Amino acid sequence: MRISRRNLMISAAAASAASAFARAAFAELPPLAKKDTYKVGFAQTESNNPWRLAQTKSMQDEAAARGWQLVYTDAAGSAAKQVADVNSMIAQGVDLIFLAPREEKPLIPAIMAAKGAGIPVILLDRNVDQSLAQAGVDYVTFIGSDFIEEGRRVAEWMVTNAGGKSKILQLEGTTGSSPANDRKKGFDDYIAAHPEFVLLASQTGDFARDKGRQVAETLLQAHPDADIIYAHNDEMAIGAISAVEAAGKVAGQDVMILSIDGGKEIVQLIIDGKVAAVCECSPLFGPKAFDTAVAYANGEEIPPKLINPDRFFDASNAAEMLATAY
Ligand code: GYE
Repeated sequence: MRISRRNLMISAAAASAASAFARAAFAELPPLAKKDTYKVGFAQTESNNPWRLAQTKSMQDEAAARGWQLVYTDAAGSAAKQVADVNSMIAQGVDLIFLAPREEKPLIPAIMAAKGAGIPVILLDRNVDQSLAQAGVDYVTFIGSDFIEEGRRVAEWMVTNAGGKSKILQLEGTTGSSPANDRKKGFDDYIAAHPEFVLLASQTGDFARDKGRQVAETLLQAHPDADIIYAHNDEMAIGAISAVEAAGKVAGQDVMILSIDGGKEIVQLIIDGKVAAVCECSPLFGPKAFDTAVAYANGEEIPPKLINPDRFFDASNAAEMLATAY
């Protein structure tokens, strides 16, 4: 097609309308004033595992390095408490809130309350239901991993390396949380195209070690022929190893263990031969979170998602990677 002057004018008008729309959506967000130092909130969801502790430390270290005041709360595994924590940060007049929303839906009122109070929110590590709140409109952005891709990568590794094993138990993360929903979707969608693999059962272990152990024990009793366990995080995978051993089986031989997170303990378990493969999900958010807040204050356009790159660990690289795992 020959590009006429008229066509050019139409496409220029469309582009400027689109960017005006983007600006209007963006303008709905509360601004962040440019200052030398800030008082920011970090609403953590729980502290019952090394991933959470590493994330909290990363945020605290970054606040200290920049001389920012950090108002830290721990919801202790309760979405209702996390909503109350955000409300208390609003009452304390923080400049911005970093929120790790425990579940996709219950934290929406907290995001809307912050927005209503003129306080921008940056979501860390878990996302919220996109039909109820949107990046660039209700909160600034989501910083975290691509959880669908994490689940897909574990499934892809398994399909290539299962060596005849095929009967899977899945330990899901916290019900209603974005990583649990998406790690299941990425994995399940991939194996749907590989009918030689059978998902015998899939149940939540709440991202917790002991719950993971209990659920794996029950599932192994109901499905003694299971030979693969895919856990949505390291904690449940480590719990599942205890369950496998309690059933008189050998993890890494009778049952292949797969996980997501990639902390030091699990990377060592790969070296020990008990765990087969792990997709990383880094908890070290501090530098990126604070940089994003500064970029926002400077008026830079922030993409709706800032995706962290994840490495992948198996027997081929675990020893070499151990020192750099969180
Ligand atoms: O995998 C898990 C943690 O939301 C990505 O939550 C995070 C997950 C992480 O408790 O270990």
